[in-house]
Amino acid sequence: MESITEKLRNTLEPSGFEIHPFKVGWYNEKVKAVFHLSYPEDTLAFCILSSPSMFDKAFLPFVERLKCQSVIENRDPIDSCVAEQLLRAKEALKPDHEVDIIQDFEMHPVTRRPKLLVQTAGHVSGAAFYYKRDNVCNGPWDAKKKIYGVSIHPRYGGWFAFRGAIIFKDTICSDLRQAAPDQPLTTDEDIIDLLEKFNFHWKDNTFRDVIPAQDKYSPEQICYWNTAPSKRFALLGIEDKVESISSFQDLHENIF
Ligand code: B12
Repeated sequence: MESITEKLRNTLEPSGFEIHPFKVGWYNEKVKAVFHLSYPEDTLAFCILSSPSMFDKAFLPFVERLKCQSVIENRDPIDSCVAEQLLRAKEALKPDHEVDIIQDFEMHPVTRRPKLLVQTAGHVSGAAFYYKRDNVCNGPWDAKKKIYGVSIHPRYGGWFAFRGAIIFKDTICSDLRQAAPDQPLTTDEDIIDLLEKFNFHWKDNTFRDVIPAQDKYSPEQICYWNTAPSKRFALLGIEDKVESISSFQDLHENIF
């Protein structure tokens, strides 16, 4: 277990990612059966998230490498960049471990259900507290209104994104101890304020600032995220290399 953690840290942390271990059973305990991950409950997994520094440490160098290619895959370069990093981690673990990787945007083909609920994975791994309407005693919202939950990282507030999970299908970790996530907001007032900002004003990014953050997205990074996905290749100066420009298939247009 220590050697796995070390290998993953050495591969992913220098690129601006964080890794947080959890047991598949902790995740399955929380989500409805349709979202269960089909592995034994003591299977080791890691929740992966990107900190603000991922943009400079991994993404911009990735774009520089794209500029040297003659053809570029027509998908969001961020997704390609993260996929490459996770694949690098997978390779570093060979031949000792076979892992499955699930990225945040992956959906089951027929149902279009997300393969992994990353906020729940983030919470059970202790990475970031997942605030939902049931954390509030007396919410102002109509019972029928869907209020989306949002996770807050102890050091980055809302200035981060979940990128998925790495599942060690051959590794049982019965002894892993669960770490509760830091709970930076505790009063109904603060949690209601967060959920209001995330649900109704997410474009202004104020939900990300509900606690002081150690690091945030740079203006350059914010500009990238504010650019429509179809215009991002042009922003990066690589639009002439894209296979064919059509709209992205992902449910999300703008995961950041
Ligand atoms: C579909 C989706 C959307 C949809 C619907 C939103 C939704 N939450 O359903 C739309 C397109 C509207 C959307 C929008 C946005 N999204 Co969105 N979205 C997703 C996505 C892909 C899946 C969410 C989903 O379908 N959940 C299904 C429902 C049923 O899950 P749930 O409500 O969490 O319910 C489960 C838990 O409650 C759990 N549970 C039950 N009891 C308990 C108890 C405990 C203690 C715990 C921990 C769990 C738990 O069980 C339930 C399931 O059975 C996730 C990524 C992912 N793979 O998870 C990103 C994600 C939620 N989105 C994200 C963001 C940032 C956004 C946007 C700001 C857009 C953007 N710029 O990316 C907007 C903001 C929302 C808004 N105001 O519109 C981030 C949130 C990051 C964070 N800090 O939390 C995520 C996590 C993506 C990421 N890669 O980081 N999104």
